[in-house]
Amino acid sequence: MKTKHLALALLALPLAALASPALVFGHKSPDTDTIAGAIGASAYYNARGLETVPAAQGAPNPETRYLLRRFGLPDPKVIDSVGQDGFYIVDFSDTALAPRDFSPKGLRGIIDHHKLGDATSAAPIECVIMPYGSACTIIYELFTQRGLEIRKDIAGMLLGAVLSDTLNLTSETTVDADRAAVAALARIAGVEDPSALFSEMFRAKASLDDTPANLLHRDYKEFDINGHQVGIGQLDLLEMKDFGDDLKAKITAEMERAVKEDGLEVVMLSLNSFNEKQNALLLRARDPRLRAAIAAHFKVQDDDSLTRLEGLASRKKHLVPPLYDLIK
Ligand SMILES: [Mn+2]
Repeated sequence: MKTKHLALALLALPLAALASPALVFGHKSPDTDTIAGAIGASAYYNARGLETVPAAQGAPNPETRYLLRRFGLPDPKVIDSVGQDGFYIVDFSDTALAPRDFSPKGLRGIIDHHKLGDATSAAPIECVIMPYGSACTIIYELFTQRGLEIRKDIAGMLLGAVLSDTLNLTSETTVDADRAAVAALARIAGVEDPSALFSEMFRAKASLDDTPANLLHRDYKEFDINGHQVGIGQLDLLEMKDFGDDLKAKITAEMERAVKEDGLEVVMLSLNSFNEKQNALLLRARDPRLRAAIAAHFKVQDDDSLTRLEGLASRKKHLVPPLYDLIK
């Protein structure tokens, strides 16, 4: 008898009560702006009485994980579908960056700071796209425009995202709105020194607590240059001094091994230090004359002391092109 009553009661529930909250999520390969954006936008929609839940198309990266732990927020749930009950997108508007089952029918809103993509909707939606340095700056403004309070933990997460996407307000994309958002969010989150928070985020992202092989391959590409295989890794550092002699010895040993055993003619590791805006290179080559020629061009010392080159070096722009002349 009891089961029968329960079944009747369930049938009587209005359909809306059975619907799950709408998902709010950012782009594929989520970065900090995309995950903080999903969390912040979901909080903003919920503060207006909507029912949403933040989600992400992948696990948070080390920088994002650092911020989630620091401000005591749970990881958003990982999804590979837009779900059944409508969805909001943040930090993108290109369907190539959405789950495969993206459909205009489910799209309810967009908050973004990129060029307008190809996403479209079946019904009118909320859409806010601004040319700011971070999607989270827009979310800060949306809260403010409606006079809605931003929770302390949410403010911390949004702050971290604006710092991340604007490289501590130094990127070319940074605008006054980003600077204003950082000042206001830091006050709400109780963060006295946003630059110190940025350094901690950077250290989490650029953690050197890994094996020499993983560090060499963290951001690594192989090129065929005039028939010779060349491997070039890039490693971001907060400061050059983070890369100590002990680590240098271990990584050069790994590079030596790669030249001897992996069929590579040349292996390079490019170190970019963010605070000093400097680059240094480590170099190994099978042929000593080739090593000498490349070393002379990039001013790499024979003893592996880290030669400081002016400014940050891009693999594509500064490192690869001269190799076509040097490697014959
Ligand atoms: Mn972004």
